[in-house]
Amino acid sequence: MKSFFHVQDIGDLNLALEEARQVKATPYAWKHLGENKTIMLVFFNSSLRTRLSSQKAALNLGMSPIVLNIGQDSWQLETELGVIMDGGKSEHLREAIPVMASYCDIIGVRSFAGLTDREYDYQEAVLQQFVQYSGKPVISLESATVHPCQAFADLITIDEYKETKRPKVVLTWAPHPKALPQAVPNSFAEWMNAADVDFVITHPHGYELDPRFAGNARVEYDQMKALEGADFVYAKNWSCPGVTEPENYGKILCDDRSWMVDEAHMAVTNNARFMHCLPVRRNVIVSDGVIDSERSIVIPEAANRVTSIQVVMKRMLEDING
Ligand code: SN0
Repeated sequence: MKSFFHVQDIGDLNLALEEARQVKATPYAWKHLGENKTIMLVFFNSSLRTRLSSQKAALNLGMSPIVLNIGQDSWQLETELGVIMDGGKSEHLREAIPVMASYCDIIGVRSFAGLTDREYDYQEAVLQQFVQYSGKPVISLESATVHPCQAFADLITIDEYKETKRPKVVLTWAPHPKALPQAVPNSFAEWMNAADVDFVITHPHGYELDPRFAGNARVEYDQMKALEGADFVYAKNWSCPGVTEPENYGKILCDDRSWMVDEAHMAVTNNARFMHCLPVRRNVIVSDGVIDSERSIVIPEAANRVTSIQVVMKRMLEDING
């Protein structure tokens, strides 16, 4: 596997899920693969699950992780090409990437959307520079438009907890005080569209996800109607993707707190499981009662972050080792 950004990069989903089950059952069985191999984990933004699960997965595979927090442990890096570097940023990605690449075998990058320039974000300009200038396999640890390690972990979790062959999965927008990226809902939609589930998206008008990710997924603007009979409720906030109104890209269009997932929302579902990628704002995105209920699977969902990225690293190491 050369890079991991999209669902197509993992190939057949049934095979990937089978491999995930094996990796989860015997996490140390491939420890030889990572011998004398190094993964560089580069963070432009905060992280809890991603940095810890990536390091844990690398260690399970016998691979050494090196973590770099840009701007805290390193120089401030310039990411745009062609700028006159007489401001606060001391080093350009153009040099930093090949230098980092010379110290490792695989690179993981977290670089959130800026949410001001839609075109720049949706080109994945930062991630593409890592691909172009590193010559190494690159993993998106949430970049401007995708969070594939999360979506793969979500699929593994749904596969584990489903009680019917083709469960109804509802992605619901929920309120948030800050403008957040679309990476998590984009990847979740992309992966659910490829999986064998009945997938429905619900959000207020103006929050339509980019068609590259939403595809032909059913969109139901009436949240309660969308949630009827759901087996899984996946809550997430995102800012305006700017599909129908580009001038609103990255803005908060709605602060209607009635979209928060509470007991009344869960009551219309098929005794659904509650999911969220975390971090979550309690009593803004989801009520205490729902996230603390026995139907909430946010902790096992987070635990599966080790499994999902370990499958990806394992495949990359198998390629490197030939
Ligand atoms: C990120 C996001 O993309 O929504 C990471 C999710 C895995 N979330 C946040 O930035 C939340 C920040 C906050 O203050 O709640």
